[in-house]
Amino acid sequence: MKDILQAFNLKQPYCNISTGQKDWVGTSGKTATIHSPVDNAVIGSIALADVESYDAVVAKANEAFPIWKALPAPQRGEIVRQFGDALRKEKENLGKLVSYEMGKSLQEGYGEVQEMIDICDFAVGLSRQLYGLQMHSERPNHRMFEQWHPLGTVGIISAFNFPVAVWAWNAALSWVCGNVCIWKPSEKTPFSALACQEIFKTVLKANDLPEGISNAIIGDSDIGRRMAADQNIALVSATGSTRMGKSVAETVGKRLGKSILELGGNNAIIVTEEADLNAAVPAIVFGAVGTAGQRCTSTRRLIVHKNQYQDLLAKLTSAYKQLQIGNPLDEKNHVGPLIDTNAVNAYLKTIEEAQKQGGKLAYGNEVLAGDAYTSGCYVAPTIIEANIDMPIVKHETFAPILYIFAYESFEEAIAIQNNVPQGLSSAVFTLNMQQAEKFLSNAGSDCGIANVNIGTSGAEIGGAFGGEKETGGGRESGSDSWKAYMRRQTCTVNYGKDAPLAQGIVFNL
Ligand code: UN1
Repeated sequence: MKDILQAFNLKQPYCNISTGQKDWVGTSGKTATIHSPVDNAVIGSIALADVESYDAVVAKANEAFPIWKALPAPQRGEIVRQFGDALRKEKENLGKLVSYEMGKSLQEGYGEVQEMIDICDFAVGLSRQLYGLQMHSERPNHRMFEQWHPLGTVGIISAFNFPVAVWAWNAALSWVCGNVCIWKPSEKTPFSALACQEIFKTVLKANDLPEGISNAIIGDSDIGRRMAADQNIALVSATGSTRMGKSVAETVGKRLGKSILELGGNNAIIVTEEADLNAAVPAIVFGAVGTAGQRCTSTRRLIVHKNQYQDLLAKLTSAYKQLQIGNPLDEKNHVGPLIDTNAVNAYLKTIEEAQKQGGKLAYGNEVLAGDAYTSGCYVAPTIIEANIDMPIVKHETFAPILYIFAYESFEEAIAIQNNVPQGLSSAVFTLNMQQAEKFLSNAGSDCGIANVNIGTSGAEIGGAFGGEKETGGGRESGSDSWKAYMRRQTCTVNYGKDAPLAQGIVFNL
């Protein structure tokens, strides 16, 4: 890993403001030591930002904004294209670093970098498509239209589970829209974030553009709170827990700033009597155990028709037995560690509580021990037979725990699916077209993402990503999500000789 850190120019301890380097990264002089959940080895120490250095970074970003926004959008797109190309070259190193620092499987680490590359491609095209509409004016010789302008400095708060991709969804769109960015990555995965910054800095330097277009602040939640309260930050895009999102929404709302919130999920898959179980089983297993159950889109609940229940449970249990758990950099392993021992404790507590509430353990409930698991963060993916009266099934625990329920009518299945506070992702497995369409209708799933014969996780970047209810209502990534990163201006031009008023009002002098 040392080679990779060196390849990204990440010296130890990374970034020291007293030596005057890297003024796009805030630091207080305090450092934190980052351990990998893979083997508990020290990856490095990292300088933490304090509030003064936060202010210095904001000033740097604000300075860069007029230069960046003055470039035509397609030229900004060209810079993002170069970033995408640089990521293609760095995919292997960056994917490995993400996998080692966060603990997700190497394939998923590469997958994350691929998502970054894809969103860059998307943003390059978008840079020529920031369209406004034109309307017919009610007045003669008048033209009315709308156009979109950059917002200013965008704050991006991202979570440990996607150390790089979620930032890229926000940053690539922000940049082509003409904004500059300040990124507060999770303090659990700072090196992946700083590697991304280094890659983008190289592109900026080659194009003689100011570094302040892209900034990073590594620090605790005080920095996030400061960002939310700061009038300088036109938009705060925050990914993380519902608790964090509520606090960001309240603080940003008080100053009438803009926010995009991508918060907790409690995603379900409905498996009907007419589902093809051969297609359903791999999707369920990947959804539930992929990223060790630490995606906001992870499958947490399985709602199964009573006639399929025993068969599916047996198939799942046998699939779980075949899962290889271990070092995520070893490609034979499907499941890596949880992020830290706090997450392991949350896993154990949740299973214990679920059993107290009447859940029946069908598989798992084990912290793995032995030479391959020295970090103490590896757990067995777990299946619990549950019922809808158990309060715990309404909570999101970031761990590979799957609750399974039996249902009788399809309406009941939809009601169970919707009966949680979160509303991110959902799926139905069925070959019955009426059920599939019902699930997608307004009497169906209440989530931001609704899939048919596809699992809940692994959304493509081309669609708008986000969810309803306690998931926060924000949309990121594809479709027209870009509109949240710009301000809309409605313009009316009078090219006649008279000055008629709207609504037919006559105002003669
Ligand atoms: C997240 O977990 O915050 O749909 C994002 C997915 C990924 C993104 C997840 N493309 O699973």
